[in-house]
Amino acid sequence: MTSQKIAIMGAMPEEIEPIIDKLENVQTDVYGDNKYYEGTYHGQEVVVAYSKIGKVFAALTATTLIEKFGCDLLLFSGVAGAISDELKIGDLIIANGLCQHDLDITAFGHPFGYVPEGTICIHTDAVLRDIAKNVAQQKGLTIQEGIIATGDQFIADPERKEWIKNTFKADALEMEGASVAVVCNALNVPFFVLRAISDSADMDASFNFDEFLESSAKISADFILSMVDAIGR
Ligand code: 4EH
Repeated sequence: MTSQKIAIMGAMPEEIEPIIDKLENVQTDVYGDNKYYEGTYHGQEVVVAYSKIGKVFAALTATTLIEKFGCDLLLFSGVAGAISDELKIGDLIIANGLCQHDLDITAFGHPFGYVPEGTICIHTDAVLRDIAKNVAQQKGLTIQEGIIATGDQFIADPERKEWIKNTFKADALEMEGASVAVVCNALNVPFFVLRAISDSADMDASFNFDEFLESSAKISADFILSMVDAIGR
């Protein structure tokens, strides 16, 4: 593989701090109100940033990483709320596809999550998913693959969670992935979304989230760094 510049993004500072801590030759740059960390990891060029929470901020950061910093591959690392009963706190899920659960023009007869010239689900890069599965195997970790639903809402409600599960066949939910997918898909940049579970999007979600954000974010970040090593080879 020719030398590539890898974008690594999260939404919250906690999601990228374990990555920033391990970079070499770090230089920072501010653009559009976000801080970008340019550096290397085991010699591989990377640019790391957190976007702030939600779809709009995430789209801005993904676009900046690609258009301003010249990244040709994007890896998202962070935490998510579990939908699937198979996913417990600390478990990893890789997105096969991502959809926007809060996108609704059903008044015009369209399905939830769909707008004209778009698709309900955007798939992540199959090569990057295979690399992730190899890394998981090497580390002796089990990693699930499934649909991740994104929306500008922190879900702490069993009814809304059930609706997202039934409508999108989603396994986990968060607030940024699908917007990053829209950007990378439009700009033809291979991308990958990894999340470690911090809560189950239920009554206890905000409580669990506060307790497990840091530890789950680190599980995801450590995995992403192993993927950088695997991509660099
Ligand atoms: O970036 C947002 C963070 C929650 S909002 C989406 N992230 C975490 C994933 C996530 C999530 N998203 C929707 C984990 N659990 C989720 C859930 N619903 N149940 C936030 C958190 N803390 C402070 C401020 N905002």
